[in-house]
Amino acid sequence: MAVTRTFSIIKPDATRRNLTGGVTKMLEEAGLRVVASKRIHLTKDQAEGFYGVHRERPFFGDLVKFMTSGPVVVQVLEGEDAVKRNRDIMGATNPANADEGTIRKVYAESIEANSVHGSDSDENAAIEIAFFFKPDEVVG
Ligand code: IDP
Ligand code: MG
Repeated sequence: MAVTRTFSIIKPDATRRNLTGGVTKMLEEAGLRVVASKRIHLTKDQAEGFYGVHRERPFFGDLVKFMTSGPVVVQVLEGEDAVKRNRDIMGATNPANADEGTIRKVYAESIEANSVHGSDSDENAAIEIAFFFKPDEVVG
């Protein structure tokens, strides 16, 4: 299995509850290495651009409001099959459907305030990493 990278966001519901360390510990224990990390407050433009694929969905406006409601921690994660490994430890979008031991099962508040984002493909991971990090900010 190849070592690859994925993009993660620790969302405002998690930073608000001081769970940056708790979430990161679960990512690391799942075999992912944090090779870039910064705490930022997303602008409305950034959130709309980042979630552009969901623009037509009914929850888009609320999602942008939520993602700009407080600080987030954007991260690049590295590991074997990183995209799938991260999606597995994240758990289902709706915490009510998330498996035991996943980040969303342990920490998420709701289908919207679900504590973490993770890229869904290698292609999107590359796009999302480039959205927030310059190449020299990622240190493997
Ligand atoms: P994912 O984060 O598991 O990949 P997506 O379908 O890509 O899920 O949705 C992006 C984000 O939009 C979710 O993580 C969640 O914060 C929010 N979201 C998704 N579906 C709903 C919904 O039905 N109601 C409210 N928010 C939603
Ligand atoms: Mg998604």
